[in-house]
Amino acid sequence: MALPDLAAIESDARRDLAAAADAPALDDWRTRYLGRKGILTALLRGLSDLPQADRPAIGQGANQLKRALEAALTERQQERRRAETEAQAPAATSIDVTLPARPHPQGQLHPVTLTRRAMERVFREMGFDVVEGPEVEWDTYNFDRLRVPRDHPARDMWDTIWIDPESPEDPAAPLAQPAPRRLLRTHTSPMQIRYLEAHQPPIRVVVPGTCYRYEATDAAHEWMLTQIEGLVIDENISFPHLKGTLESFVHRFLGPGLETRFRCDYFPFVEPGAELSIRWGDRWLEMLGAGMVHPEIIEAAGLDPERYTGFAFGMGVERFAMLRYGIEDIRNFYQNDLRFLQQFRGVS
Ligand code: FA5
Repeated sequence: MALPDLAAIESDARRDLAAAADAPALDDWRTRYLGRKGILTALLRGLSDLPQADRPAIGQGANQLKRALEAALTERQQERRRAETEAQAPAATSIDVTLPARPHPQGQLHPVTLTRRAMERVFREMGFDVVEGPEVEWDTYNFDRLRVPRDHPARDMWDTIWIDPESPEDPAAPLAQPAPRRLLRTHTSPMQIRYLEAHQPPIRVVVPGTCYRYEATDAAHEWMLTQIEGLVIDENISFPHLKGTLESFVHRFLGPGLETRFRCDYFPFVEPGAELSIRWGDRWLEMLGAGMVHPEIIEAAGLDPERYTGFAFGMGVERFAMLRYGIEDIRNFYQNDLRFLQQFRGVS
């Protein structure tokens, strides 16, 4: 059997491609050369009929030719589209810039951004600095240095979206420190540690930011959420300061008439820990976790825990937005439904 002449096939194909002037002609060309029953597919299928010694070279050549023709087709299609677009575009001279323009709809801030900014304003008035931190975080900051060691059950409190895979345990050194892993921060609390690394008391700071949890959603839970972390460290700070600050914030932000409830809660990085809920109709909505900064964290920051004490809190911004605007289901915020979002036009 005669060997196929790849050069001849290529020159025919390129000639026909150059002649194909519109989309149907290009489609025919593709079917003829590259289609399931096309010339190149038939050639590749027929390789087994060729002498053994010729198969590798012809097979390789045919595959290369197939790729080259596919690329040539893509290029020709793009060329044609460009030409079409240019033909349709009005000439630049036909735009009259002196004609009166109709107002163009503008973008607007998202209700969660509006809420976050308004909360920051209240904190600034109360004497807090505002800083931000990384959303991609090391597990050492998100967990270990917040007293949540690897294999501690408290890690289950925050279902995590990991970036780095877990490294397999080295059988030769089972007690070796595993390598740090990156994750999407599950809360803004790692910024307590980062801030303490770089600042001395008196500290009074809030940290707004997005957090991520590998978590089922419901009317009060999203897998992407915004928190505002707070950290206050100074001499003579005690639990009443925590309670007074949070109550004052809630009443300044949402109005004086609200009913709040403090209850004990557990977070490994505070002692004692608390949560604050607000009455909403016939239910309570949990707004934040808080507590007195654990003395070990103060000590690890190089400060004397006998002299310095402090409190921390982590607020759910979407929960505050729900109360502020009367939104019953948190999932409304991130569905990108313009009919919902446009209601916040002009709202602050
Ligand atoms: C924390 O994330 C702690 N870091 C808070 C903290 C900071 C405690 C400092 C002590 C000291 P928790 O997982 O409970 O805790 O989240 C805090 C707040 O974030 C909740 O009260 C709630 O308002 C909000 N929140 C938590 N999970 C979600 C979620 N899936 N969707 C929406 N909001 C959430």
